Amino acid sequence: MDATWTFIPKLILAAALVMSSRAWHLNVTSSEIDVGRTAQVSLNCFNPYQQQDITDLLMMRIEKKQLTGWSSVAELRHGDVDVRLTANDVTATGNIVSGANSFMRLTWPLATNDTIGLYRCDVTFLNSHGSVGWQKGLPTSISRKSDVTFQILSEMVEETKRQCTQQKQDIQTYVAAAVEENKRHCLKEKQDVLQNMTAMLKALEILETVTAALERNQREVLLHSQRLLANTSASLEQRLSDVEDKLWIRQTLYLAISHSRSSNSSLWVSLQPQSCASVKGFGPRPVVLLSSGQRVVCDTVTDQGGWIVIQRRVSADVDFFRGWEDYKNGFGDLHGNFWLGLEKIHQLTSQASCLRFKIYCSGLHMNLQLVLIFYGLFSLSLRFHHQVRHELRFDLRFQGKNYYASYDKFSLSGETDNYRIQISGFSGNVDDNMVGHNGQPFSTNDRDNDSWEKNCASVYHGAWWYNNCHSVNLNGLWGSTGGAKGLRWKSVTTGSVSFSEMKIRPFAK
Ligand SMILES: [Ca+2]
Repeated sequence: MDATWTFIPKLILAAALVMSSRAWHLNVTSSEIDVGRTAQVSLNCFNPYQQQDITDLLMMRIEKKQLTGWSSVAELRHGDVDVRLTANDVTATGNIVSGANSFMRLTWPLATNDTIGLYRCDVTFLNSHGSVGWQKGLPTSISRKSDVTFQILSEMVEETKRQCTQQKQDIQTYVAAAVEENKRHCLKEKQDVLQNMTAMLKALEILETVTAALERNQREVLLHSQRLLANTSASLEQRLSDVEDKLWIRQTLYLAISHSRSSNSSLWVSLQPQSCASVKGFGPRPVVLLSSGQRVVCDTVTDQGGWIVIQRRVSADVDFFRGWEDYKNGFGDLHGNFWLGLEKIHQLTSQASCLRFKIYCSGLHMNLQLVLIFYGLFSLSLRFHHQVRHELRFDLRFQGKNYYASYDKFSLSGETDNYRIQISGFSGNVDDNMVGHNGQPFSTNDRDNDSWEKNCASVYHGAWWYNNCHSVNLNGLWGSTGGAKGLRWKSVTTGSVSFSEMKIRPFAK
């Protein structure tokens, strides 16, 4: 067996024996230091027990506990003169002598932060058996002196902790109380809202009741108003009817009395609707709206009035040289120069008039009371159709003198017959110059219905019932003095009349 293999177990055994011993001490002069203030801080490694079984010291070492383990800061080996240092700001002395008298001292002239730490003494030696031993002392610490400030700070930290804890408790208590208070408040609010809602609902119910009552009242008022209006309307209509009846009675009485004076006929007729015959007291030429809807000018003066004027020329303000449509429908100004219109004249003279008959016993001269009694008891409204005979009259003025021509029978056919004229029963202070026009259709500058090879209307600047042209040309050129283009009545004029009116009325003779 190799000598090395026999030596190692012996060395381990010896080391085990000496490791447990505490022969070597490491004393410190100041175990608590002020950094930068405490001076002469020393660590002294020595063997107070003077252990005999050490023949030679091989190495002494002072170690410091680091995070990675123990680390040498000073080391003295057998034969060294000076201590080997790794620590800073320290001085060291030591002496390895025979046996256990060896020592090593490490001194900080002034304590530094590096001074603070945990140290131990570590010794390697040979014993009397020639074995290598290893001993280490108990660790010795150098620590910072207790700092008053630190204590104060610690106390302050503790106090702060206590205060924080107290405040935390206070806050928790406050928050819990606030939550409770908030809950109570919310509950109260909720109750108040519910109460308000209940009150509002009650108010709404009352409002609905009031509204319904108002609506009911409004309906009743409206109904009452409607009834009142209906009653008033009926009353007014009745009164209007009464007035109409009274007016009708007055007219009837007037005509009856007139008629009874001139004739003993037992039957007479009064016209409805009203024509110009019933228009009196509105001036000589009132413009009226007949019940037929036609607006006409009445002549209430000439030959006892009752005329509907169908043509008037008083100035050059209106051009009469026009075509068929204008003469058919009418043109001009009812208050000045105008042509009423062939269609309207046709309608007026040929419409199926609605007549109301009032039958009275006659042959006797009845007084007013008797007529009223008969009216009340026997008034009969009979309606039937009747072709009303009309008369036609011309009124002219030439060189300051008035002329007229009247035909007690006049009719005008419809458009399909080109408004052919039929007249008879002449009277007047002029010659019957319309005789040559009797039975002729109407012609205009755009509708030639005459008997001439040319167009009389175009040549003579007019529109008339032309035959082989004319003896009368009252729609001719205003003011014309030659060429028969003027407003002519052959037996009177040498140029144009300065006034012309044509008028019709129901024949009542
Ligand atoms: Ca012709």
